[in-house]
Amino acid sequence: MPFPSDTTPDTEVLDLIDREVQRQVTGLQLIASENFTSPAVMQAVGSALTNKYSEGYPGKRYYGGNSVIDQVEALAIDRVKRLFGAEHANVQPHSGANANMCAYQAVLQPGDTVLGLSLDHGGHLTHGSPVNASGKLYHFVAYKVTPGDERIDMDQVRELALQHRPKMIVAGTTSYPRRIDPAAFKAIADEVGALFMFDAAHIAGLIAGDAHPNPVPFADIVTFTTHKTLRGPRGGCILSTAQHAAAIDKAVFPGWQGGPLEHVIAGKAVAFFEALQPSFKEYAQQIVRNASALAEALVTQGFRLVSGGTDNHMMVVDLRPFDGELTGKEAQAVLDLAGITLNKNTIPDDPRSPFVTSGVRIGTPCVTTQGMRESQMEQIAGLLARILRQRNESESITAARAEVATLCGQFPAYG
Ligand code: DSN
Repeated sequence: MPFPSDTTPDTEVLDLIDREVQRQVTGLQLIASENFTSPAVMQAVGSALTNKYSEGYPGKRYYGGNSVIDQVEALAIDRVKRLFGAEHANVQPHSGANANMCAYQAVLQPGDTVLGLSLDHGGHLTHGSPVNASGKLYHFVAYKVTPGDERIDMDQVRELALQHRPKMIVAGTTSYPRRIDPAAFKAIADEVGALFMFDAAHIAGLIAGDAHPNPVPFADIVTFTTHKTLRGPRGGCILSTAQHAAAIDKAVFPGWQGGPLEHVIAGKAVAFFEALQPSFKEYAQQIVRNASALAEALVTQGFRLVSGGTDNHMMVVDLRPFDGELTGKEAQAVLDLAGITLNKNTIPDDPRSPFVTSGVRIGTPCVTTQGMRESQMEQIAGLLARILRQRNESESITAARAEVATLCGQFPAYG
């Protein structure tokens, strides 16, 4: 029987996909948590594996017909364990948020005390925000960055750990531009007898490419998303020591999720294969070099960077010294008009609300995938400064839009 769309193509959705691809490839994508995934990953995600139900795990499924699916999932597990040197991997979490909630359920009881980085200092909603289930189910105590150098205050982490005796300490961030030392967190966790979890969502690709320290040898559990610096499909993953393997698997299914998305798991397997190639190291290291070059050029243009710079793939820009009137919200909107996509972001102790903000977050994973290098970062910093200075001049925005399209045309995301 033919599918209805064989004879009547769904032009509405096809057009929208086309328009979104155009937006992505003709503009500068500077959202630190995004990337251009490979055609091979997209082929896997768009495959007939989406048709299969496979609750359970390889060799232990609740439905028949999973002999091939078992091999797909086992391949993804094997590759990601090799990539990070982990004893156990669960590749089923649909997202990073799910991965974190599953990890908590595996080792915590409701009400247990956990330390996590405050959301407004660079942590994630699932690190105990009161509006998130993590903050409702568990007793999170927040540590912060220092007011001086705006880096994670390890003295405060230790003091809070000694005071609250948490069951677990969570490291990891969503808007923090500096290197995180897993050994320092592990030492504090050991001192107070806490478990140690590292949320590597943002930096998983940097770790895979040896551009940042690997938390796996130090942490009981490492969670991450597969679509940020790791450049895979949208999804999550949990690594753990063998000791927590059974509890993690049980927390993912049947604890939090039902049928796994095996087409996405196939995409993850492809992304892990790509990250295992020597060329991925060069990619990860260029992401960091580009971020560093962009940070330096932005400072030259008069912006203040939270913590003074970056060690990873992102920077958080405090817009106030550049222009006291300019909010993150307005900067995001005006840059959007010029084809530059980034997100407004709070700065530590931001006097403005999270919907307005005094900052923006900028990342280099996408432009690095496109092949841009340090000299393009200087050009991008110049564009950002010019657009924001001349934000009320429509001809200037139009000219910048054309310049952005020309630059992106020289570095096509999909050759
Ligand atoms: N939305 C992700 C980010 O942009 O960092 C975090 O979940």
